[in-house]
Amino acid sequence: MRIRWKGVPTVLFGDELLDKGFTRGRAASDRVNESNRTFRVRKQMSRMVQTSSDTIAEYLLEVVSTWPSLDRMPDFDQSMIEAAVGTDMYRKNLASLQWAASQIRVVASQNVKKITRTANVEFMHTCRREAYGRISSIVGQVGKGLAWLNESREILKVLPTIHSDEPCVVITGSPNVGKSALIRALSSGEPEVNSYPFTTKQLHVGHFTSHRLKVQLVDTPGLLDRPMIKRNAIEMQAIAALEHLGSLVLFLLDSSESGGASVEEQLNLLEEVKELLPGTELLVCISKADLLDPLPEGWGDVDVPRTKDGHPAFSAIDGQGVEGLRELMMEKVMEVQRGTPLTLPEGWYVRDPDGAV
Ligand SMILES: Nc1nc2c(ncn2[C@@H]2O[C@H](COP(=O)(O)OP(=O)(O)OP(=O)(O)O)[C@@H](O)[C@H]2O)c(=O)[nH]1
Ligand SMILES: [Mg+2]
Repeated sequence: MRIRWKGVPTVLFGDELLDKGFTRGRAASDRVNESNRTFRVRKQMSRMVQTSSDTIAEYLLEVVSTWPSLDRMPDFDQSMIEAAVGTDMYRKNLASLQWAASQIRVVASQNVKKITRTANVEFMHTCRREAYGRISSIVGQVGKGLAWLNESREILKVLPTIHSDEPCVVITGSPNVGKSALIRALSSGEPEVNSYPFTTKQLHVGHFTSHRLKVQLVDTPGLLDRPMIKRNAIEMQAIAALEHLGSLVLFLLDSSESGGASVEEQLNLLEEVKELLPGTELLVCISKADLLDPLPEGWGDVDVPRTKDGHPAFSAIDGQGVEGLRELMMEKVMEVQRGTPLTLPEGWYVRDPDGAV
């Protein structure tokens, strides 16, 4: 399942919402055609209250229902939302809209009742004013929540979206080791460019299909490549999100050191990554192998050239080793896939070998 934030409509601010409701209420009252004054005012006032409160309450409930439910979304998306805007606020603000909608309905029905039961035209106006005042105050109370949702939507719609039902390979390593270049080399089509909630760095998400599996590739700029102590809580949260992606982590080691980080620094980072993503399968590969002297064993001849210590090596620039690396990745990915139980559509069962259902 994929969350389509771009499909979630923008959220009105409190005053815009009141405007919308009261304009509809006014229009409904203008349509009243009644010669008896008492009947006319009664109809006008009750329509104003009913129509404006319906418009506002329905709008609020619509926001609640178009926003993806946290409980039903994959762990990765939940963690990303936690890192980007906070899941507590997300829940709290949506719940406040639900509360406001029901309060508005109560205010409307109380006042419509009073308007219907009185023969005093002045009192009808008073009831309508009272209803509008209370509706305004309820909407005022959720005004901050509406503004929060509005702002959050802008943040959430640029978050990386990962299909939780497709395998995902996370490409990591120190800055400048060739992560994005590898994603480009492996992907069919242009990688999608997204951003993490806290960094201006761009995050690439690529795809390819192999062995009938669509595999996603994500890189981690500024996420795993900084020393632990310099990371903030939000970054740690996003790292936790990566844990949920699960299939495989490729750690790129640029042993040419042309990216700026020494091999020692890179190996320290490798140890940290292992600690941070304990349950995830990790494959260490040598990037920019075209810069190595001597070139790895079998360079130009075999599918998977390897360095002396056995690490697969590749060059994203001339393509050497890239296809072999893809196959290696697929072996691991398919291993992980086999470990996950087959999910069947609702109502379908697998017959077990004993014949029981
Ligand atoms: N010679 C050589 N250069 C490479 C190779 N792959 C990447 N580069 C160069 O290394 C530099 C960094 O590559 P990127 O792919 O941007 O590295 P990155 O890890 O995504 O960098 P950040 O996102 O900034 O962490 C660029 O100048 C690339 O041209 C390679 O296989 N061989
Ligand atoms: Mg990059």
